[in-house]
Amino acid sequence: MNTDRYWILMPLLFGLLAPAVVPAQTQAPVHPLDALKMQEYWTVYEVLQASGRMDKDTYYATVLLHEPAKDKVLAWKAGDPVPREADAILIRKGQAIEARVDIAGRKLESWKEPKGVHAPIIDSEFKELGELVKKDPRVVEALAKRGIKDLTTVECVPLPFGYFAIPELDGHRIMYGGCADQRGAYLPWGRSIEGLLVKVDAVEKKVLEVTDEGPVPVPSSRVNFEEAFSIPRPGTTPLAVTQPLGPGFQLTGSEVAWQNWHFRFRLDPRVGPVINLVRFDDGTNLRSILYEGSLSELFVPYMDPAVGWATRVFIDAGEFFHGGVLRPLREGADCPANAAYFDALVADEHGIPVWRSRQACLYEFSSGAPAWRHFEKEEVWARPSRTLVLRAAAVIGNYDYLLDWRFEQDGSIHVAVGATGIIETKGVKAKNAGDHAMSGASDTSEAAPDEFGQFVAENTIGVNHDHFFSFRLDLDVDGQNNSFVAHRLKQKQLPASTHRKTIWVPEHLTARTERDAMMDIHLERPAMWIFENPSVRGPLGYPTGYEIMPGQTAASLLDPEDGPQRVGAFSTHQLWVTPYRADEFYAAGVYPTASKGDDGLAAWTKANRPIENTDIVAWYTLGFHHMPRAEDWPVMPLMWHEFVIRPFHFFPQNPVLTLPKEP
Ligand SMILES: [Cu+2]
Repeated sequence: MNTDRYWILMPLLFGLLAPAVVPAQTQAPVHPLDALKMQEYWTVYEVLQASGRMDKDTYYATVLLHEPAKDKVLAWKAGDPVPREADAILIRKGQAIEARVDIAGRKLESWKEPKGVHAPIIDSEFKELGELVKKDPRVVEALAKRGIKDLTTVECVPLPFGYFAIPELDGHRIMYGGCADQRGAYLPWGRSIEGLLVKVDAVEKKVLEVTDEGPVPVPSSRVNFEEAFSIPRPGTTPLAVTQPLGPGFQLTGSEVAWQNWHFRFRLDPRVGPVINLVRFDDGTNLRSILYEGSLSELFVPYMDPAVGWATRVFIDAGEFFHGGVLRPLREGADCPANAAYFDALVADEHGIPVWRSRQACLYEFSSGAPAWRHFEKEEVWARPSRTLVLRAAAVIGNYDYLLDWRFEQDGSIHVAVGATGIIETKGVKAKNAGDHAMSGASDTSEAAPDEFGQFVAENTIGVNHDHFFSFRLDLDVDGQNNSFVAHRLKQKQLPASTHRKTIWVPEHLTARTERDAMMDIHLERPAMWIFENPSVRGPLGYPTGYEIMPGQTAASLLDPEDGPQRVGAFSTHQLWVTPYRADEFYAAGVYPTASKGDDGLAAWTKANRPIENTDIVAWYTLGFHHMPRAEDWPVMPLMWHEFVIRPFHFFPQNPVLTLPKEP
């Protein structure tokens, strides 16, 4: 946590009000769900070194906390020994290795070499294979044909690709490479070299194939966004966010207490913020709502059949999280002035912990909107509201995703993804839409104008694509055993005596198995998705519950048998419900790289397991189709999508009724 400000202020004025601040990553863990600490990364390193199984060809793809069993965590009390284990995914000459280390016992618990899976790509593969591609005579020749003889400014990048059901790829770690010429810019985006595709064997370190469909000039449109001439907007006057008495939340290690909310969080290298043990103090009890919530996976398929584009079907978290998906937040831009910042650690490819500053921020926020209001009889009744926001930024290549967990005073949690960063673009010969749209390289010349993307600058097409995010939400409403109930709203015919023809009424469907709970959104067939505890009833006789309320979202339009869609199959439904399993964390499986889709939500739920009145996990898919526009270039304005987890008969009445008139 970046706490300089508080250290300065504390002794002066706000000693009692400032959060308890500790340099969290260097201390011993105090809770089983704490992020791995500095010494723990070193213990993993030393145990693996001492095992005699490591060699110069063995690299770390990741080191992650291995969460203790849920029942152990729930039974754990402060002062008990803290169980600590870590999972390392290693890679040796293309072979993925799973090593589990008992940190407290300082011993290697298991070493597995799973067959038929690929570890995520690691930094040295990017660098080494990129250089290999650049040196290949066929690539040098293809670049020369394009007038590019000085390769200093050229960057080639090999990328893993989705499953394409091509038998010769089986058992090989194959990646597809492309190049960009950064000349005249400080980033390579918008400068792609089209019509050139390189197939690389990442283990043999060999360029297998170079496909050259002929030159397309590299676009020269303006891409240097930071150099954009800044024009002060008239009427911009100072707007201050201050919290003169310090933050209203309390921090004890990784535990956050804010108003009635209590929760823990850690910053996980693979999925970003992981929220745990979310409870709400109703004045009498600390009531359980969510055992764990986090992003689980991302799927970003592009929609262009051209050479070098059809292969872009990224499973972004599981393939590209090496070194951690999170990147620093920038004070003064990413979070308001009253935010506290948190640092984190990740392992590099040698297993050595790397310190990362400002990986998340936490702050209170007032939108200026009321918690509730009513006007009548010349009187306005209202209460001011505020929100607690936990924010992090996942950056995967060109895209930046802000990940927000917003805790509201009314017992709801808004989970939001803010997409910004740089869209992926394709260079084309045509200057603009008036010229001829997709007359670029490859087999798209016959395409209808704008079929695969839109011009965002001269000679530059923003290629159509999707973004799908799977959120794993282990809801424990008033305890572990919950049921999922879909309240489907159905038309009901009325007798003529009512002077109405129809109304809607709910039909309550308790899901018995996983298949019953695969929910798709249709405006004409609406449903409310409620997770309730059949054993706990509120004063009105209803089971206590929490609802997942979808926001604007999308479903995949790809054929379910399309190879990449088999891997990103979580995007088929907007909601899935599974029974809790300690090893089911990732919606596209542990190893999505070149996966055939035999791990993950779609694979698990084939068993159609029982989910009624048991410990269940919800998986919500937040998605959007992205047809780029001029306004998305050269950097995208931030765009939010969200969904809401809100109480449904969890409280006996409006939980913000008791808010004071003054905050
Ligand atoms: Cu996009």
